[in-house]
Order: sequence, then structure tokens, then C-alpha cells
Amino acid sequence: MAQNLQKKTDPAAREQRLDVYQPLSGMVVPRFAGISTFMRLPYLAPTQAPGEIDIALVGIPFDGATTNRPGTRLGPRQVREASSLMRLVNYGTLVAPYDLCACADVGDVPVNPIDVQDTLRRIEAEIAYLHQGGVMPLSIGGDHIISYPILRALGGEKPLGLIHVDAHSDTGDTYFGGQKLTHGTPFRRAIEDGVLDPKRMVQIGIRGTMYSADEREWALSQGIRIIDMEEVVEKGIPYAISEARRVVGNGPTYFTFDIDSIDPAFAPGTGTPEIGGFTSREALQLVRGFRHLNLIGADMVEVSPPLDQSGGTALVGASIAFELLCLLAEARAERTSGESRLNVV
Ligand SMILES: [Mn+2]
Repeated sequence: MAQNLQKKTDPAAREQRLDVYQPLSGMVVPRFAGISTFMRLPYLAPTQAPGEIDIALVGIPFDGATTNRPGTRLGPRQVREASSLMRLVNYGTLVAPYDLCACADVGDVPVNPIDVQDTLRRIEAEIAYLHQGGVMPLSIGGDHIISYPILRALGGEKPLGLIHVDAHSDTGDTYFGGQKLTHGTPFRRAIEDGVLDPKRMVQIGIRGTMYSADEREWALSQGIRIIDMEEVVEKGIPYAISEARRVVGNGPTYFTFDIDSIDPAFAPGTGTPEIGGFTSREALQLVRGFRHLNLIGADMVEVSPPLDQSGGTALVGASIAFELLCLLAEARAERTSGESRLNVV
């Protein structure tokens, strides 16, 4: 790995790597053809990633912590397929992520579909390996439990800030008589483990019914800033963006996007849909508001293909994943070049 890391600092080698890690051109091989990878990027074994690429797109096909309707284990495959519709340049921000960072699809984490704890260990090990090798992860779930081992892998040195876009707080304690590892509990576990700083955590779009008002009370008592959907509607998306930027500040920050934050009219293929959500257009506006933050990774979770066989939800998911990739690539490039335009609040 040491030799690889040395290669990384050589500017000529870096230019070469940007040439290699481009999506398969839709002008050469039509976009309906070829083998499905995220964004039509080259596939690279995760063991080869350190020193070679800057951002790894990681599939995490696990739904074993789902408390209601499953199916997200099939998410990465369908999102790969839908992501063949993504092109190279972000129309809204003009960010061209593949000109900034070497990116590759590193395949799926080899999960254990019948063992939650074993799966979480495997996810944490792979993400930690990438992180220690200087590679930023953009993970595609999978149910929301996957954020927990990722936060453990990334937050070991210093508790992280978090931008959390979701219909649900996911800060519950236990389900079904003491089960602590579910897709409704990842952020409570991460806070308990000290890898997530609740005072630098913001949740956006929370709504729907709750099992009990205590869920919200616990989150608020930890210092989490909840910009629930009622507040977004009242004050607007630009307000939500500036308030969230204030909360996370300039410290290392992770971004997690649950597809159920979007209204089921646009994204019905998810296990726990809630009406009154963001339109897909509003979601683009929201995510694009988080440029120039100190982002160290991101995920897009909870696309469940069996619940939307039209594939439309996976297209929304792939599009959000591209937006997240643009944020990560720009943040990474700014850190590397030392020309940081970090978060002015
Ligand atoms: Mn969630």
C-alpha cells in the first residue's frame, strides 16, 4: 500500500488515473449496452483501491435489519442498472466529478444475509480498509443499518457530523423485545459508540407517524437539530440548507440520504414510505446546497426494487447518488489542492 500511496502524489500519474477511471463512453458503447456498474465506471477490486482511486462506489446489498417490508438487498443491482442513464456533468452545478477524482465501482460488500452482526463487521472492515487507504466511500444500500458500521469505520479518529435526509429519525432504541440493530436504530447506536457527534447532526424531512413521541424527544435531548418536514414547508429549502450548514460546520461530515425522504409519488419502491415528502426536484435542490463542506463519505439507502418494478425509484436513487458523488468529488478535490472554499456560515 505504501508504494501505491506514493504513486498518488505524483501529478503525472494522477492525470493518467483520471483518464483510466472514466465511465464507459455512451458515444462509443451505447448506454443500454455493456456490463452494469455504478455510473458505467470501471470495476476495481476493493483491495486494489488504495492509492489507485479517490472515491469508491460500494454496493451493500443487505436488508436483514429491515423491520417491515424488505427488498433493499436487491437495491445495488437495480441502481447500477438505472445509473447507466447518468452522464458526466451535473447540469445544476456544472461539477464534472470524473475530471476531479478517480472513481470506480468496487463491487458489493460480501454480506451475510442471515446474520446482522456478521454483516456489520464485514461492512465496517471494508469501509475501514478503504478509508485508511485514502479512498472515500459512496455506498449504495441496502437498508439504513448500513450507515452504522460505515460511521464506525469513518468516525474512529473523531466523532463525525452528519447530514441525514430521511422521513424517519432512525434514532429508536430497540425493536421486538430488545433487538438493537435495526434500520430504525443506526444513529442511536453510532451516538452511543461515540463515532457521531449529535451536536453536529442535522435531520431533514422527518415526518409521518411515530410509535411514540419519545423517539423525537431522545433525539432532541442529544442535541440533534431536527428540521422536520413541517419546518421545511414553513421556511423553505434554502433555509434548511443554511441551517444544516451551520449545524455541521467545517468538521468532518458524513451525508446519508434515505430514499423514503422523497414522496412515494416519486419513489414508491421503499419499505417504509411516508406521504408528504420531497419532490424529486426538491431533493436535487436540497442536495446541491451542500457543496464545499468537509465531506468524508456518503450513502444512498432503502431503494427496494420488488416494491417498484417500474424501476422508477432506482432511477431517483441513482440520480441522488450522482449528486452525492459530485459533492464528494468536489470536496475531495478542494482538500487535495489546498484550495478549500469550506463552508462559510
Ligand atoms: Mn432511514
